[in-house]
Amino acid sequence: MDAVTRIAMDNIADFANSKPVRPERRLAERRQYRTIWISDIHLGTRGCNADMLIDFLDHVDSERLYLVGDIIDGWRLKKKFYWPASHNDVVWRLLKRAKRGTDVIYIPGNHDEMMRQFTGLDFGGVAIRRKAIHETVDGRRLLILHGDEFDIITLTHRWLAHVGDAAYEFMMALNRWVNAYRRFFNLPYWSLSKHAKAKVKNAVEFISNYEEVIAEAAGARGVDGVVCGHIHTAEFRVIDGVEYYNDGDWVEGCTALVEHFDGRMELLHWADEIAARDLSEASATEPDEADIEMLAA
Ligand SMILES: [Mn+2]
Repeated sequence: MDAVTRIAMDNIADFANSKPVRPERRLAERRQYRTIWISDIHLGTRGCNADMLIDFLDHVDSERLYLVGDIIDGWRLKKKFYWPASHNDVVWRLLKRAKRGTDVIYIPGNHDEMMRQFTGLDFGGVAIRRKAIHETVDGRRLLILHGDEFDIITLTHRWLAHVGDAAYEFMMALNRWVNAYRRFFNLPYWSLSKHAKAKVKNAVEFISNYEEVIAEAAGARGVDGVVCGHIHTAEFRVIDGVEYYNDGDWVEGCTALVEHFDGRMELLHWADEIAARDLSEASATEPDEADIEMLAA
């Protein structure tokens, strides 16, 4: 371990005791889950939807939290340092919940592969693991891994992965413009690349191929299912009797996978939740007919 890393690790406890720029909302209002899985946050990039993730973290709590990789984007940070206060606030919230007693398991991905050297270590209440087995409350065993291990492009053509990365970066920039425009006209968040991906035949094939390969590998290991991230496509499918879950990402889809206390699994689409909340708040402030009648009388 080098000196810089040691200093960083020593400071983690102090960091959780510091104050975030954006204060947390009250704990009592939070929805409770047995388990939460999130991945592909890509802190350190402009594409990261830190604001939406902060909103999510302030509304939910769980006994256990899995960080399923690509939490920090080391590839991008190496090229250009980008770290706004909101990204610090995400890290603060994650460490804070570990400190409050949530079981936090961090499985680094390919974009934060520099964290893989700490596999087996626990710091700041966060356990760093290469993969994990999660047992649901009704006894199903799920293999948890980031998933780049099964992505043939990142495995065999590292340079191509970087080209894909540049194209992806461009797409994300376009996504930000589209959504800045939509915000201006009070339209809800809309994922450009999510819609583009569904239209491109190759992308569709790549995704279903990836899902099948991972499910098959999990089945061969004798587990009931697999939870991964990596391809930024939230999904739940049963493939040859193996449950395949992908928790999505916080760049495009803004999704999380949760396990309820009865073992039921659910994909939360947080942009939709925010839109629904905004709508109900808007209708709550609009006077209904009875109020109007009272005013008239
Ligand atoms: Mn990845």
